[in-house]
Amino acid sequence: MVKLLHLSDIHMGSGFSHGRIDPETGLNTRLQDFTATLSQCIDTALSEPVDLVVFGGDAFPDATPPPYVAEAFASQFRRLAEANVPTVLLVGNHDQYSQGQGSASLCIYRTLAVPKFIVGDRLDTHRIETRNGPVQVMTLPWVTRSTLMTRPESEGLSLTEVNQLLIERLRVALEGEIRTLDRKIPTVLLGHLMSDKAHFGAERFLAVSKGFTIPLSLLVRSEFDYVALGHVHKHQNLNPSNDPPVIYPGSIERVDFSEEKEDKGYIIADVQPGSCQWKFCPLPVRSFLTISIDLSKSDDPLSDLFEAVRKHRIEDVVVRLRYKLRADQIDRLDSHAIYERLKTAHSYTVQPELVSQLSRPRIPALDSGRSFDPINALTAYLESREDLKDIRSDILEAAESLLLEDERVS
Ligand SMILES: [Mn+2]
Repeated sequence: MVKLLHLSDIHMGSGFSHGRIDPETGLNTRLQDFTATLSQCIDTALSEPVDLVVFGGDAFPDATPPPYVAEAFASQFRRLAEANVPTVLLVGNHDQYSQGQGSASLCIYRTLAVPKFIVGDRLDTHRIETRNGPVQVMTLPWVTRSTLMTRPESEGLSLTEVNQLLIERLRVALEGEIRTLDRKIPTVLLGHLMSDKAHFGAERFLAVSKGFTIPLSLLVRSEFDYVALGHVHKHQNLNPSNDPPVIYPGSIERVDFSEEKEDKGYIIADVQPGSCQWKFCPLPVRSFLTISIDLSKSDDPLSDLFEAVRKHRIEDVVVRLRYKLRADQIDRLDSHAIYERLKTAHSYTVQPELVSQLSRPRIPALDSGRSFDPINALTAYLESREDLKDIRSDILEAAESLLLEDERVS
């Protein structure tokens, strides 16, 4: 049996707007938060101790992090190398460098031959010797259309047809790889991908339309004992029957406000051929809090606003204060008094919204927080616009080719 720690979506160096500069270090406090949280994951890996660490991708917000951010990341993973813990670093969409082929921010670990470190930048199977015996890890990094398809091949095909062809090709490639597996040792699939059964977290907003969704049926295979995923920031198990578990641990820190209510953490799993025991280990990360209030009917907007703030503990919290007001109330809200009231927060943003008498109704189909891919959203919008009826199909066609073009460029 092999014990592993699975973490993902570190995004170190992001969310600086939610922090401030620490006068002692000159660093953004959110970098310090992310580093401290990553440090806790590494502490656990060393104290358990685990036999293997798998990282599900998205180390930084992009493939060219500033040196001090790359160093903060490296100084934590270095502790695994020093302790001789085998570690697999998978390449996510944010790690891929869009100019030039086959380069990613994490490839430096291979170039430097960091002991026991493996970089997963292609579909491949790695047999790894751990202190509790061998394990095999199949790496499936973020796949784009251009990975599996040439430009002429997608000529004249609709977005749906292209996606079907891509999934078919991935199915064949995965099947080929699966047939090379040794069924006598624990087996992990490590993938950075969007599954069709995932509940979206922030990643929906971070990478709209890039890449494609992969059917869960491609991942639920008896040949895998544990499927370790990255990409979606909200922790979830896509296969509740656990045969095998298909797990997004989620991001380790809140990247933005869309993750306000999500628990953050990592996974510890005991893996052996045919079975797996896993648990989600929560991390004590900094709280985010949205305070929303409609002041447009208030006689005393400032005290009503303070009353709304008073209901919450805001010390050391990243606060977002949203309020609605009428244009004639603006003078009655003293913004300095509001800033003064919020100053014990770790950081805050104030988002006033003027209530207009002439606000246009939203399209009902697009309301209620449902998620749509860009084409479906555009279709719903166009259906609400009688005046665009004649050019509806032209607009949709243009949008599809823009989305495809976007993919080719990346
Ligand atoms: Mn991602």
